[in-house]
Amino acid sequence: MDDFVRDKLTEWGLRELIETFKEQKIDRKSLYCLEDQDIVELIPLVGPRSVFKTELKLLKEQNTANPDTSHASAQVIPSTSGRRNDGKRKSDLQGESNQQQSPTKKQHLAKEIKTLTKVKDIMRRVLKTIPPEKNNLNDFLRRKIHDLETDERKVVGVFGKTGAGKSSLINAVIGLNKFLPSGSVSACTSVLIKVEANMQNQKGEAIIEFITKEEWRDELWFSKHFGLENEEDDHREIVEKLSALYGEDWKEKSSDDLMDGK
Ligand SMILES: Nc1nc2c(ncn2[C@@H]2O[C@H](COP(=O)(O)OP(=O)(O)OP(=O)(O)O)[C@@H](O)[C@H]2O)c(=O)[nH]1
Ligand SMILES: [Mg+2]
Repeated sequence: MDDFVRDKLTEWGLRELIETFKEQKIDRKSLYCLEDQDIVELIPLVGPRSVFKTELKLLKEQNTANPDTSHASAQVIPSTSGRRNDGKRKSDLQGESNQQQSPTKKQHLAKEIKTLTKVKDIMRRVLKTIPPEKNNLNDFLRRKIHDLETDERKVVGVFGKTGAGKSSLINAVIGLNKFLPSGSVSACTSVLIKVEANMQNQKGEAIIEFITKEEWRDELWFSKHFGLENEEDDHREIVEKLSALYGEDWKEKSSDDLMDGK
């Protein structure tokens, strides 16, 4: 065991593994050589094992991308300021994985897991300090910490062309007939929709991100003039989006005409 391994385990919120790694004489070099079977033997519990595997993978990726700074833990976080100068909104960028500028989705996920693990660790310590008396505040704190303990989120993506039945499927799965609008006339939920259980109460809540007319005008103009020259995926996405919103004859109209008609 060397400082590098100790620091990494600490940084990843896996301090409880330091002793085992020390006994097994795992140093920086052997850390990179660990096989899946070794990891199973070293870390029998699924929770810390999955965190470890994700973090080790990221470390290896960082190492490959930037060998000189592989010891650094800082990750490049993409700007959240909304738009890029090519006219795309940030929600449109989720499929991109430019390794040089922004972390992959896996890196985001690993960061989330790491943060949640740390928060849980802190909250467990807070729980121990809550006095045993029953009162509103103590009960509230215990309940919130319990919710956090049991908060296991899995993200399931539903993809398909407009009218394929995505919203109907989600409604059927959650057992609420008219939760998401569905219909056959034109594009219904033609934007990214995220459905989450409301852990606070039984009510449904909608968080909707609107864009201004000017922002849509810019996006439309960009799509018509440059977007269609882009790679295959971008091209297809634009064609599907505009066909869903304006029908097939959008191709013959200018972006100004489309704006005026909608
Ligand atoms: N026959 C049949 N119709 C379905 C089925 N699922 C959905 N539909 C109908 O197909 C139409 C479109 O369904 P939606 O659930 O709105 O489709 P969507 O994929 O969410 O469409 P967008 O929101 O426009 O992307 C509706 O009229 C549904 O009633 C199915 O399994 N069988
Ligand atoms: Mg829909």
